Amino acid sequence: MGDAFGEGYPNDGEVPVHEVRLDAYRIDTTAVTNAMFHRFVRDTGYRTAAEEYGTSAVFHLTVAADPADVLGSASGAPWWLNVRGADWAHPAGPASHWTDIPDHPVVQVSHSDALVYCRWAGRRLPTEAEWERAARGGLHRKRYAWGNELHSADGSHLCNIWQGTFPVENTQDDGFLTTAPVKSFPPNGYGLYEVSGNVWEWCSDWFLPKYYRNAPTENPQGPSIGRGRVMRGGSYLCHDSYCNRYRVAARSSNTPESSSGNCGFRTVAVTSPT
Ligand SMILES: [Ca+2]
Repeated sequence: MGDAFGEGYPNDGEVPVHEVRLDAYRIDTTAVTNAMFHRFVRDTGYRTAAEEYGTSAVFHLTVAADPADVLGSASGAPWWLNVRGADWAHPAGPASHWTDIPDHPVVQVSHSDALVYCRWAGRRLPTEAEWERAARGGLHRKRYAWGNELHSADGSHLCNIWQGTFPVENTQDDGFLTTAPVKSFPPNGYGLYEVSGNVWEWCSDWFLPKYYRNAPTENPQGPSIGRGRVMRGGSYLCHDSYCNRYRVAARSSNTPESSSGNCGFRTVAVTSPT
């Protein structure tokens, strides 16, 4: 685990590089999609944190809402607008609907929402170590899930991130301004799709930047306490100039009740493979 290139933001705690040993596990090949999350909501009547709050965070270029429903922006991140009626079923605001994008990863789900989904599905979130092991796809000390270069030899895009000038102009060279359907880009060596870019993915661990300094080597579960939960993989908003966290070692976090238009999750089987 960890950043062997010295490219991470110091406050993220991507170093030291260290070896961990994990019991075998089975992880989803894609992030949980809108169609999958809909089955959970249909069966349980569950209401997400964003639905309870009545608002959630939408990237400014993607808002699908009446101007009266745009309530303000986040301090320090004016490209995040607080939109009334934005939730998993209306990921860009009330004028958007999941049925138009059933095969996109679900977003506008908090860490707590993800845990409830997992219980319903008989699954769990990956630990941060499990996520990184899976994302590396069998490669060692590489920058990305597929190697060290951002693009393929022919120049094609291998993940959904930002091209252009963040946060005002996205040239969409990779084909997507916001979320892409799952399986839009080639899988990694383990057959996992979009571990880099598209949407952030919640992990089970609490986030602590200094955790790697003394982390256990056997099945690390993360610190016992924290303020934020780990998110991995980066999103369609990542850009080298602003957030180079689409590298496999990159770490970030958010508070457990937060939801936004660029964070979802994938799940792991509760029982280990035999
Ligand atoms: Ca993109």
